[in-house]
Amino acid sequence: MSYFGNVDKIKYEGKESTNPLAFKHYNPDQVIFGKTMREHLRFAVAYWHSYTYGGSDPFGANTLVRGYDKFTGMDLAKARVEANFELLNILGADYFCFHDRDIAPEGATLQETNKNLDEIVALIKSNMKTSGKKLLWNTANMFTNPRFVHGAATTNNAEVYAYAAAQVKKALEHGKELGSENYVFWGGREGYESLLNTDMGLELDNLARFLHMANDYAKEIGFDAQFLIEPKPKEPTKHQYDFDAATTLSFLQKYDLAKTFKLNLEANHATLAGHTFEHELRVARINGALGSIDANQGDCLLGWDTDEFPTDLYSTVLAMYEILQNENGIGRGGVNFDAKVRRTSVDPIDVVYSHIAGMDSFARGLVVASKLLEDRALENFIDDRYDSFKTGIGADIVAGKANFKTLEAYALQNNPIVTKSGRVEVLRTVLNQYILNA
Ligand code: XUL
Ligand code: CO
Repeated sequence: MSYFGNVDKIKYEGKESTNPLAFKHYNPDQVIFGKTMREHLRFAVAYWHSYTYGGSDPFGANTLVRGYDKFTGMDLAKARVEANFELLNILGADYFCFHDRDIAPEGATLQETNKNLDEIVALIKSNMKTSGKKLLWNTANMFTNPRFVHGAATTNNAEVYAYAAAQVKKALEHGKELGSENYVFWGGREGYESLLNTDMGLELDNLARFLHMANDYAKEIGFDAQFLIEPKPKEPTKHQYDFDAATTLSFLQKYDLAKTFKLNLEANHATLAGHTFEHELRVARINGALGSIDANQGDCLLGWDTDEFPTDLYSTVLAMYEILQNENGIGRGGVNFDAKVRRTSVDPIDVVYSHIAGMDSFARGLVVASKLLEDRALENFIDDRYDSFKTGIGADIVAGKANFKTLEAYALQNNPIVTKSGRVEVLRTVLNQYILNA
């Protein structure tokens, strides 16, 4: 059975191609800085957007009719597994990601739910074996079911906390079973609506306890995935605790979790927090915490998480510019398309087109960023801009040899202060030239 219209594996045809079912920029075997594009980018398909999402919005029902929609329950879950491996093969993407509740339906009890999951995980495992496809990360959905209305690890209800722990325990076991390279915690409903009813201190202490227990259990069962936290400032709760990279890092540091966690950063979450994607990547990178990315984009005219496929080349170039400068690039992480087709893109083939658009945009971002770095197009300017810290009083500051008295003595005799231009417009023109010509 084909769910995407018997499409052949997408090939690289180069930038002159007009074939919508071809890559114009993603050439998996092209080597850049000693690694192939495939190794740099480690593309992943997100189960929830590609197979589970049906196109509904707050005003309308599902619009995306798929071949597997004729099934229900476990039959539907099995058909989606088939669709997943078909799409990965078409795209030549090596990885996929899922929430536990994306892959199997909940039963009447936790026992039944876990049984459903075990069966689908076994099916996924056998498909991974025959196809060579891999799991980039798995996670637990602790936000859809009404039991999580007050949160999961930050709930006011210890019964829910215990249920959430049981759910993550199972997800860690499945991560191990499938050889997942990472495990993600996105704080679905870990936040609050109103301080009038919230004990913020207890909720955050409990969240840290939860993450320590997860670490301990992963160690106990020998699951050596990289743990990742995915920050998001709002939606579904008004104020999410893992607001952005900086907030999340300070939480991890306070609770002695910084050594075992890195960050999974998402472009649209960055913009919701009032940051650019590259800002979030930079904050993580300079703290040794850039683990993986959720590739998508928002709409600057809308204030919510639209999860569009990434096509903005400025953003993909600057994202890849950070990733290329990260120690070991994206490392064990990858470029996961946490992105969905618009509800007006109703055909199954749109899922293929949209991934091609995202993969090409990131491949182009990779090429342009590598040229920028190779030519030191920005670095030479940045080096020069901080020149004052290389000699004299600046060198003393950097070496920790200055104090307020020596700095005052310097300031008193240094008159006038000379200011250099930041040249932002010139640098933006340079960036444009690279995007157009690299
Ligand atoms: C929600 C979001 C999630 C996480 C995984 O905005 O990004 O899908 O990526 O739970
Ligand atoms: Co995400």
